[in-house]
Parts: sequence; C-alpha cells; structure tokens
Amino acid sequence: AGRERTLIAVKPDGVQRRLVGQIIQRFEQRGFKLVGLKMLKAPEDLLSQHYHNLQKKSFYPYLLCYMTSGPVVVMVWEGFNVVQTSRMMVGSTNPAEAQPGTVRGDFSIHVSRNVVHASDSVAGAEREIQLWFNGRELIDWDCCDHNIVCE
Ligand code: YYY
Ligand code: MG
Repeated sequence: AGRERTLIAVKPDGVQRRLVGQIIQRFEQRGFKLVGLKMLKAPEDLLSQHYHNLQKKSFYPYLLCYMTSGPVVVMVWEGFNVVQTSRMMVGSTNPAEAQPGTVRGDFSIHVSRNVVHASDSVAGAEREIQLWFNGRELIDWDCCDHNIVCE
C-alpha cells in the first residue's frame, strides 16, 4: 500500500495563474513522494483517452478546448493511500462545493476551470499514469523520511 501511485495534473488555468509551486508544496508537505514530473501541451488524442468516459457529455468539447488552451504540469505521486487522500486534498469537482482547505476550494470558483486533476481510483491511476508517462520517466528512489511518515 505504501507504493500506491496517483496522477495529479495542474491544468492550463493553474499553470497560467502560477499555482504550480503551491500545488506541489501541498503534496510534498503532506508526506507523499514525487516520482514523475513534466510539462507539456497535451495532444488532443491523449486527452480523449484520458477523458474517455466523458466523451458523450455536453461539456466535453469545452473541456478539450480548455485542456488544450495551454501547457499542463503532470505529476505522479506515491505513498500510502495516495489516491484517496489526493482526492480529498483536491476537493469536489465543482469548486462551488469544494471545502476551503482543498486545492479547488482555495483556488477556484467554476467547474469548467477547476485547476487540477487527480485520479479517482487505484485502477484509474494506473491507467492514467501509463497514458501520460513512459516507464523511464518514473523515478525509482528512496525518500529518506519514508519510515518516518509511514509504518
Ligand atoms: O475527476 P474530476 O476532475 O473531479 O471530475 P470528472 O467527473 O472526472 O470530470 C472531469 C473534468 O470535467 C472536471 O474536472 C471538470 C470537467 N467538468 C465540467 O467542465 N463540467 C461538468 N459539469 C463536469 C465536469
Ligand atoms: Mg475524474
């Protein structure tokens, strides 16, 4: 369980608003380990696979337009229960319902511009990590505080 991984992405609005550092800081200070990080302009075919379950939604074309409007910063974070804890740290999909203290609850107001992505299940995380990263981009390393933050 200590090696669970999730995909976190700062979306184009988050990058434009210079929130990348603050978002990384939250995951670092929580105790998770960064194992992958890159910036890119996401190609449309990658996004259509990433959001394959939303293709029939009315907002889907707007979502694609937004996600290709600028670069994203994509990360893989590792640690105990990281998928569920990250979803809690990110907050509700609709920022109007996101608790203060969450990324969306602190930095956003509208569902179409909610700053950050977080995988919603362990299986979903594995799928998304494979989609966005190749194996060589994921770094196998030991963080010196591993046995301090987790049994
Ligand atoms: O996983 P999460 O990002 O919290 O929500 P999803 O239901 O997977 O939707 C992905 C993405 O789509 C959401 O972060 C914003 C956008 N979206 C939207 O623009 N309008 C909606 N009514 C619902 C979702
Ligand atoms: Mg989702």
